[in-house]
Amino acid sequence: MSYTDLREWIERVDDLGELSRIDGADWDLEIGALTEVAGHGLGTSALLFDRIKDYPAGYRVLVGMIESLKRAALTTNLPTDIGRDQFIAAWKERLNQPTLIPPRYVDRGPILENVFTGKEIDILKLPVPRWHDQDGGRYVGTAHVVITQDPDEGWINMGVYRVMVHDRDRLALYISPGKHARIHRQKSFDRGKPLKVAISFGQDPLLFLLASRALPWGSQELDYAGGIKGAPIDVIRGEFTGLPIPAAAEVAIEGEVLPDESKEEGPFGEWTGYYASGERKEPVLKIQCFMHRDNPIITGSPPFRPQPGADNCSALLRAAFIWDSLDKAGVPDVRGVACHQNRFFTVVSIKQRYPGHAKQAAMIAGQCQTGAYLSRYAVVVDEDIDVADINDVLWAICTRVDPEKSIDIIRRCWSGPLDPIIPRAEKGFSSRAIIDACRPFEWMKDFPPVSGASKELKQKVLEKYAHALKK
Ligand SMILES: Cc1cc2nc3c(=O)[nH]c(=O)nc-3n(C[C@H](O)[C@H](O)[C@H](O)COP(=O)(O)O)c2cc1C
Ligand SMILES: [Mn+2]
Repeated sequence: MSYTDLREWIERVDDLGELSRIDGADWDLEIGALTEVAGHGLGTSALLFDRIKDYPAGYRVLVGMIESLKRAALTTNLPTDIGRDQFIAAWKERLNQPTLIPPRYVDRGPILENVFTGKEIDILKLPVPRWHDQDGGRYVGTAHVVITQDPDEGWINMGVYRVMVHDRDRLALYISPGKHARIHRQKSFDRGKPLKVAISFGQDPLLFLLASRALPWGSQELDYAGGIKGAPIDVIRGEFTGLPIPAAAEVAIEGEVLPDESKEEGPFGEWTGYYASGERKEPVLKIQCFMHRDNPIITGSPPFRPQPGADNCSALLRAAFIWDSLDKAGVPDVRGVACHQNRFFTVVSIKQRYPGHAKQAAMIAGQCQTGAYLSRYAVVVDEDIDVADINDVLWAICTRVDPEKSIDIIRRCWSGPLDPIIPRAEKGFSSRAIIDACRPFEWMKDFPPVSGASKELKQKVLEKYAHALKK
């Protein structure tokens, strides 16, 4: 049985032995710094901060929600003893034939325990962290869910777009060009109208997980979430916006993004490892209604410089989404997909079947909805290379690539202000490198054989001479 809300999720994670409770941390940089070091391998647990400096006990912050495979499995209704490859396979299957269950509208829910409007609104009643030392403000939205509706087509989107606090009832919502809510916003502004939004700042981690994935245009993340849980998500209808708000959310707001009022947003420590988008004017979000449960929990997932490895939950999900796109585009014999350095470096392995197979796989991996935005390298390797092992991939790049023949540059692709290599004035486009690191198809059979003892021989000598080998 899936858990019902964030609080039950926390209990389950505690039962798995993966919850650290931390009392007394400062919202100003300490929570952020501990989140950063914890993500660097000191531990794999989720961190639940309580008794935060300047705030009453019970007003909590939770970070590191889906940073372990066990927790990612728990969150997505899969067995918690699942392995890396099985996790990708299970998600690939789900995406291929998604079960969609629309949300259920209910009249009441824990989110309505405390409701504030007008002068009573004060978002800083919550222990909103300042995550990185050069951040331009306190970011309440880093593992939240932004809900908007397409003004023409009527469908409901959920996305994760960072939210900074300006003051007690005004927020900055930063949405990169091309993201679904950005298009909704443009459609509203083109009519001279504000964009209505509802945001939850603490909720079932599954909703955050899905809202941060590049589902196709028009797909309703809430319906996917219901499908994964096997039961509809309970939502209340927002009084000001009419938008669905998770009934068991910890904290939520309703408001409007204004077409005629803007204010500086950023800088913010971003996933690239830089404060690249700096400070810009962004439209102001005016809060009309602020709600929270008793003793609310803000969920957080502040970005930091990419970590080594292709095993974090976000990388595994990204791999499943890209693999699904390759399948849907009809690319045969894909053997593995791995994402390194977050969006920047995607590796696909194939069993080469025909001339151009590798290039086809690279183009789709690099340009499908999940792979297109702010990616940099798409690498295709033969099936003997372990895509998750960066040393194996580098070996293929170093030995099966003749740079002059094997690397292509694709220009004017989807990028944005977060791209560190694009000068501020030119933000928007960036190029891609496609690296065909497969043995050249034409003379594959004559390619030098790989050297090295067989697995069996290695095993045999290791056992036979174990007594003589110094540790
Ligand atoms: C922690 C986190 C923070 C994010 N912050 C932003 C952001 O500030 N702006 C943005 O446009 N996308 C941000 N994203 C990426 C989007 O959530 C992602 O592209 C998602 O697909 C957007 O939803 P959409 O496809 O419905 O537009 C963030 C993702 C994560 C996981
Ligand atoms: Mn979407």
